Amino acid sequence: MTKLPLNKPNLSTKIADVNFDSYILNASGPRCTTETELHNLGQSDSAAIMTKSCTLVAREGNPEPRYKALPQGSIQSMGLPNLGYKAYLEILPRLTQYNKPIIASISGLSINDNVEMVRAFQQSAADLLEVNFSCPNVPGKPQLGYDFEQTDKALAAITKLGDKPLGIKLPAYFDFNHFETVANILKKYPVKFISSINSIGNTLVIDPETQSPVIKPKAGFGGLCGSYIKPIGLANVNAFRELLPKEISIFGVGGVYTGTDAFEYLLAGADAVQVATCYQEQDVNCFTRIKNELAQLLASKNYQNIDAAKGQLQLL
Ligand code: RRO
Repeated sequence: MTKLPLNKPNLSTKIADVNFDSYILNASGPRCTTETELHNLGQSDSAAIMTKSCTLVAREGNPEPRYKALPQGSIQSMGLPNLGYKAYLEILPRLTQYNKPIIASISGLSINDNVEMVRAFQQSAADLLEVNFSCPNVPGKPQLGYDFEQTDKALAAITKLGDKPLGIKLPAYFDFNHFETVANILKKYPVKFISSINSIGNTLVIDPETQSPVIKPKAGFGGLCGSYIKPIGLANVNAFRELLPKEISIFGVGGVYTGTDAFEYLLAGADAVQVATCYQEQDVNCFTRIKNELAQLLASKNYQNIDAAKGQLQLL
């Protein structure tokens, strides 16, 4: 076994027993819709290639303007623009050359849609399946993760379709009763990971100059992202880490821009972090930068690897 120099911590991690070379990957959403974008991720330092959430048929998404950068994040209502799941089934084998995990994100508009797509991706080149229970931006379609009965029903249907590790992208919860209810539902099924959190749905940013919302769809209501939501993401990751068995891995998502942000998710108990708005606003080099920053921070605190620091939140 090669010994790493003391000052170079090992950032490798595991999600659902799948090896990831580092702790930092892209989140579903920004710059992961087209084949070109997915190859860019393959060539980057992102620890995996995560696809944009797909639906049965291709979608243009919501009318523009539908994304607005804000001082500490963004608000968006993209409306699930994607190529349709069959296109991703064709693209994925061409991404295996990068030798890193491929995660297919699936966001059916009904339980039946999710069943059809999960069944198909179980036979695909994807290594993990992330089923999105929390898209806030399709008019008339509530976030599945806020309906506990439907969440239970959907999990029963999609967790019996094959052996690839399947996880769920959750919305943010704000009440301990909800954390417990959701954890108890997840524990009934062979869910291998969660991704927590999605954007905070149905927020409103108003430009006082124009007296208008800053985005067009849904009368300006959209998902809030970036640094604004990091404390909510940290709380959700930490609450679920306490409530779920260790065998269920956790991706922390929400407001990761720096190695310090990634470290905070690590202290909260995350097994890896996904980067969304920072990647949208910057470029693939953000994965290299965040990785280096996290390595440097861990070294300065004498942590030699991810496991050494995981969950090391020190309560007051
Ligand atoms: O496409 C979107 O509007 C979108 C999705 Br699918 C999601 O899961 N979360 C989000 O903030 N936007």
